[in-house]
Amino acid sequence: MDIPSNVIEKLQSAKKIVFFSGAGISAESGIPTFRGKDGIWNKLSPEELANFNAFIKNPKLVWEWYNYRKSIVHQAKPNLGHLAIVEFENIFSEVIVITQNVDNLHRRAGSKKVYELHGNIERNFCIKCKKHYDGDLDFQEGVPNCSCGGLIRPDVVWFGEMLPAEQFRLSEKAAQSCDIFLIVGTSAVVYPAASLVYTAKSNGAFLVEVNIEETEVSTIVDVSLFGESGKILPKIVEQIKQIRINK
Ligand code: BV8
Ligand code: ZN
Repeated sequence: MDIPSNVIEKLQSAKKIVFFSGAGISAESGIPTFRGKDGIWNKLSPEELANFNAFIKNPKLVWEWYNYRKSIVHQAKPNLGHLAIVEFENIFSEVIVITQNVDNLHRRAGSKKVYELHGNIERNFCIKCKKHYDGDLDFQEGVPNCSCGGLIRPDVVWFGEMLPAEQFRLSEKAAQSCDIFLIVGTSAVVYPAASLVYTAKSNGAFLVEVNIEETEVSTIVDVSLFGESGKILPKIVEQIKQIRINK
């Protein structure tokens, strides 16, 4: 598919590009999404797993779930969508990635400016003394305990928890000042992350959605590009480069 000319024109004059990504951008790396047809929420609801009370009630179950997801993340590799976003950094003066994903794939792909709104599955901390235990925890089963005796949890944002203030502040600033805001692989149903789409809209940014289907924000974006991000994002890079060569 060809990228619509209005998207290419906007990109040509753009200085600051922001990508707002969700689980869909990692789907082609083999990491299941949350709400899609094979979404992990279909089997177990988020309330049962991704919240603090569920963790306190049954830390073993929650850790089993995160260890399962970590095993998938460890085998996963950044895909052509992540890599195309890194390529944007060689073409545009400022590229920022705001991600809801906890899989670290944008950073592993080489993106330099990544704001993680929902934490990072590779990081952990003690709920009592807040000591960090990042990287692999050496526990086979059951639950890991801190040297102070406290329970260790994954450093991800659960439902009902605040987002990391600095990451969110920087993300809002980026959404308020960008020329183009690309919404990639997210159902845009989780708040306050999804509010950044409206922040970008009110700043007058050009909104481009990349998704395999319609989402909550399809009615307010300027252009929806339907297809896999691993195909569409490299296509955008290819067309921009083509124009620059012909210039
Ligand atoms: C907060 C944890 C308050 C990490 C996640 C009732 C009770 C409690 C809270 C609420 C409530 N009602 C509303 C809320 C607020 C709640 C919320 O928004 N709920 C929603 C569900 C209604 N938000 C919160 O609780 C947040 N905190 O509000 O705190 C507060 C305020 C002040 C003071 C104290 C507290 C915290 C939200 C963070 C929750 N954590 N995950 C983890 O384990 O991963 S949410 C989870 O959803 C992930 O983080 C994920 O990133 C996020 C968003 O999902 P998506 O990334 O969009 O993934 P999804 O599967 O939905 O969609 C994938 C998309 O990709 C689809 O559109 C699909 O079509 C597309 N796709 C698939 N393949 C491809 C593709 N696109 C392109 N190419 C492909 N190949
Ligand atoms: Zn501790």
